[in-house]
Amino acid sequence: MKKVVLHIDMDAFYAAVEQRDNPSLRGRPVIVGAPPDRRGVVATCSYEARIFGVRSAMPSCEAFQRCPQAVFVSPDMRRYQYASEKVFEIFSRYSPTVEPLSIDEAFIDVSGVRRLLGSPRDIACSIRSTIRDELGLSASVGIAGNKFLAKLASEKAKPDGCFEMPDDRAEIIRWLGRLEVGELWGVGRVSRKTLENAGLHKVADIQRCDRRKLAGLCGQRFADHLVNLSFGIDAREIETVVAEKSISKETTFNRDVSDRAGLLAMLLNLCDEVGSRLRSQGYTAQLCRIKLRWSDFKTITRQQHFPSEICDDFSIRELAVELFNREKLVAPVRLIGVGVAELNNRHEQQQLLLFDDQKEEIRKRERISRAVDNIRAALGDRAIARGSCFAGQEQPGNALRMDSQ
Ligand code: TTP
Ligand code: MG
Repeated sequence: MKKVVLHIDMDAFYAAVEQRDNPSLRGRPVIVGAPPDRRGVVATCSYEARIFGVRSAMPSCEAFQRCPQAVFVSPDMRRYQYASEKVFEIFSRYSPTVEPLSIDEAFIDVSGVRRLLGSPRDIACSIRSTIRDELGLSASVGIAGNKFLAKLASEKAKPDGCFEMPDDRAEIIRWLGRLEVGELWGVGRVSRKTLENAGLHKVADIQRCDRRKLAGLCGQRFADHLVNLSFGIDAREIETVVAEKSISKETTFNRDVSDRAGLLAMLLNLCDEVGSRLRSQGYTAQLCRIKLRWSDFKTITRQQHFPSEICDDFSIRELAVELFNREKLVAPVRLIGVGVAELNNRHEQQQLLLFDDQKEEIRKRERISRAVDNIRAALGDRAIARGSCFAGQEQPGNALRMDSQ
């Protein structure tokens, strides 16, 4: 059976939610992020603002200079998270094999459902129109035989389109050859510079280059990875997480990070987001997991059970940090993630707690976590900032940390 992968990515996601919920913003340049008079960056912007060169992770003051007529809106993660859950619910109607990549994008393996649902293009059209009809949002879809090509295809489809990679291998290789090396999956700013300094600017240069020279430049493993991608070869499977009930959140850094303190700060943010989703969905969790992907793409996960079932941020933070501290940073980190699993409905938790003091402590932690949820619900997500210092993930607002309460 021929493998068919869809990569779906929502268009200007946060800005599109804002325009949907506030009709006066439709058709206008909308910038979601820090206000222009404050330090901070653009999370995203509507396509109307992109015409002026505004981009994600750009300082808001620069975005204002480029597009002074834009409407600046502070991020409201709760609404984006809610929209995201609805989007993923739609994906799950089409295939059991969905791999979430971020709040607004996923790979979907539709190889096994084609007979039921039609051609890949029919399936893609149906997903796009369902998202539009039910959620009032637009998505772009790439269709290909593997993840790497599907992701490139969806970029080509943007905004609000669908692009299917050609079937012919020679045509794919020609098509890939015209791309910049920086467009290959896994080539960040540093490796791009290394490749370009060696005269490798286009993917065609990688296709033609001496393999030994390439391995000397960036290591055998990465060289093999690049050569495979340059010919459109990518054997990664879709990593589905739907089979097991779990909640997780991960971040890929714009640049690989070696600084433990920075990683820890991001880990804590992710813990709070996971905790907040756990509570809003009415679950408790028994298992905590962390995930680290090194710069060479090797990925590790570590997990451990909580002492008892929990649904508060403190317990997730404690165990995630403990798991993290046990790991030596063997290489710079590309991606960090936190998850909880073995979920139960919250009301079943209470009977399982054995000791009164344990019960009391768990309840206290839960009360505080819920109080934080309420503050965020009442005053917006930025009332208690997650305090990240990474480009594109910076949240405006005053930092009021959980652990200082
Ligand atoms: P993207 O899918 O990268 O961007 P987008 O959906 O806004 O626009 P498009 O896909 O059409 O190019 O990211 C999804 C959301 O993640 C985005 O709406 C806001 C958030 N985000 C950040 O907060 N910081 C960033 O640096 C990026 C890239 C995204
Ligand atoms: Mg998007």
